[in-house]
Amino acid sequence: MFMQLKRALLERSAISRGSIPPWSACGRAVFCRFLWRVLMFLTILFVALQLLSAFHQFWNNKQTSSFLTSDRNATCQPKNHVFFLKTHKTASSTILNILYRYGDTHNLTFALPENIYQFSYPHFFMSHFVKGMKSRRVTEFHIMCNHMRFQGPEVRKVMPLDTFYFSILRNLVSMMESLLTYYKSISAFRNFKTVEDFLLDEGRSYSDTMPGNNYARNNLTFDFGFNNSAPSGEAELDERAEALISAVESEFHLILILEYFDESMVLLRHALCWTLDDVVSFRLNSRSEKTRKSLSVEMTEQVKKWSSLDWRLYQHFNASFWRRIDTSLGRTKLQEEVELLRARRAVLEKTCLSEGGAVHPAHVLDSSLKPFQYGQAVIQGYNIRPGLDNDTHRFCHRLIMPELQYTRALYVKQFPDIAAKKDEGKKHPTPGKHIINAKRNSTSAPVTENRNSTVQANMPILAKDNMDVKDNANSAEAKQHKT
Ligand SMILES: *[C@@H]1O[C@H](CO)[C@@H](O)[C@H](O)[C@H]1NC(C)=O
Ligand SMILES: *[C@@H]1O[C@H](CO)[C@@H](O)[C@H](O)[C@H]1NC(C)=O
Ligand SMILES: *[C@@H]1O[C@H](CO)[C@@H](O)[C@H](O)[C@H]1NC(C)=O
Ligand SMILES: *[C@@H]1O[C@H](CO)[C@@H](O)[C@H](O)[C@H]1NC(C)=O
Ligand SMILES: *[C@@H]1O[C@H](CO)[C@@H](O)[C@H](O)[C@H]1NC(C)=O
Ligand SMILES: *[C@@H]1O[C@H](CO)[C@@H](O)[C@H](O)[C@H]1NC(C)=O
Ligand SMILES: *[C@@H]1O[C@H](CO)[C@@H](O)[C@H](O)[C@H]1NC(C)=O
Ligand SMILES: CC(=O)N[C@H]1CO[C@H](CO)[C@@H](O)[C@@H]1O
Repeated sequence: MFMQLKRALLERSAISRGSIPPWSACGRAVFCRFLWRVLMFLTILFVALQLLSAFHQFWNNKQTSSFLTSDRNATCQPKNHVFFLKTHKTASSTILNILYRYGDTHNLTFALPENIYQFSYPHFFMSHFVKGMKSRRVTEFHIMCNHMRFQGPEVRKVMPLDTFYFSILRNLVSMMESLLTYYKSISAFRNFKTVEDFLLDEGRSYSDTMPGNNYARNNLTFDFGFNNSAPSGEAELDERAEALISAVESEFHLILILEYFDESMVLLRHALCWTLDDVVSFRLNSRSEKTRKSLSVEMTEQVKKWSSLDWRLYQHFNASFWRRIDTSLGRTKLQEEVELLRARRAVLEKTCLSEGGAVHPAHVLDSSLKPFQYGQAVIQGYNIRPGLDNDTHRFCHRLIMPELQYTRALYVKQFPDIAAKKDEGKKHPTPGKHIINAKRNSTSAPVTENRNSTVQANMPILAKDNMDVKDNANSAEAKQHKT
């Protein structure tokens, strides 16, 4: 055997030296036999590895706690490479939680922003915004989901070829309502008391070039990386809407619709081959009912005119959303699964939450679970029920962890040394550490800590980004579909 190998190697080197032309090599039985053996060996190794990984997966599935349901579909492979374009005010914080939990429990790697919370929005995304990309510290990214202005070629530099791309859209009308409640600071809105006044003005006092204003119209179009200025006429609208829609269709595998949130989660679960528990969620970053406004019927027409590109985008993908349901699951199966999802959510609310639902942030006892507050609206939070067993506690804790704290925790998990360095010299524990050392015994949550939690104190970056941290999953429509 050894001699053969030596001889074969000698012949190889002879080939590379050029003394024997390569095409004549296989004329020599010894070399061919050697090649054959190498091939056989590789094949056996490959099969063995496959078997091993299948067994490993089977074992892992068996190991999941009895509290967690396992409805893993044996006919498909769960997708682990996922890109989510987090659009504004579209319950995307809730979807972020779903992705964070999945990646966290499966120990997947996140493409996190260098500055922790978002990818330098509103600039176009660049691959070097991803932590660990330039330094090549991370070799494989599984999930990317933080705020960005989409730029396909740059995203594809980061994410593997087989990545599943998805995003979510929302009906403009409810979006506009929430926009005006929050963003009085955008100069376009400053002179108007109500949305109605603003819309009736039909943009006469609006200029695209005023700072901040460029986000006030066709915002989704902007997030997808397109020019969001108003088209000057019907023809230009047609042309630009068509270009936008076909680009989104070719770059994304699935576009969800906020107004059909639970239906969206069912569709997502099937597309990703994930379990029901993977996509169940509580609403995060939701406003209390008090701070919502609603638009009159006539005004909705104005909104559609104002953001005509976004409106075209929404209509197109709302239609294709339902077409996809009709051609895949069918509406009956969809409805069944939506009921399952809602029932599961209700069970989890009972299991996980002290009050069975969201509470005012002042009543969130564990300061590490207080959601970040911005603007006039009140962002609600949750309390974990005390006395849960460890697995259940961990599951519940992940479900209710606010976006910023979870982002920070993942950052700490992925880059422990960097996080430790950044924290050096700080007296207070960081939110990340809070979470990592999360109290098993919830009754001993730090109730005495002052309301200005360390979460906010240690997040100076928020001063700049705060406009992006809040989504509203609480629209009238979304609510309808939840109850
Ligand atoms: C498993 O997935 C296949 C393909 O998505 C689907 O046709 C089938 O209905 C699924 N089975 C279950 C039990 O979910
Ligand atoms: C993830 O990592 C933790 C800690 O290293 C480990 O205990 C756990 O089993 C891992 N989970 C999976 C699904 O690999
Ligand atoms: C966006 O489109 C408008 C109208 O077509 C045009 O005037 C403007 O220059 C474009 N902006 C960019 C950044 O391409
Ligand atoms: C979205 O699609 C559904 C189902 O076809 C339809 O009932 C609904 O009116 C559509 N919404 C909008 C705003 O077009
Ligand atoms: C639950 O967690 C606590 C604290 O981490 C630990 O001391 C205890 O052993 C755990 N219990 C079980 C059953 O794993
Ligand atoms: C949880 O904390 C409370 C209050 O600090 C304490 O009375 C109780 O014994 C603790 N329970 C466990 C299981 O450690
Ligand atoms: C919270 O912070 C604000 C502003 O930083 C300050 O005015 C207020 O006194 C603080 N409240 C407490 C309870 O520390
Ligand atoms: C309609 C809408 O949600 N607009 C958003 C567009 O992007 C800006 C920039 O972050 C947000 O502040 C707006 O809320």
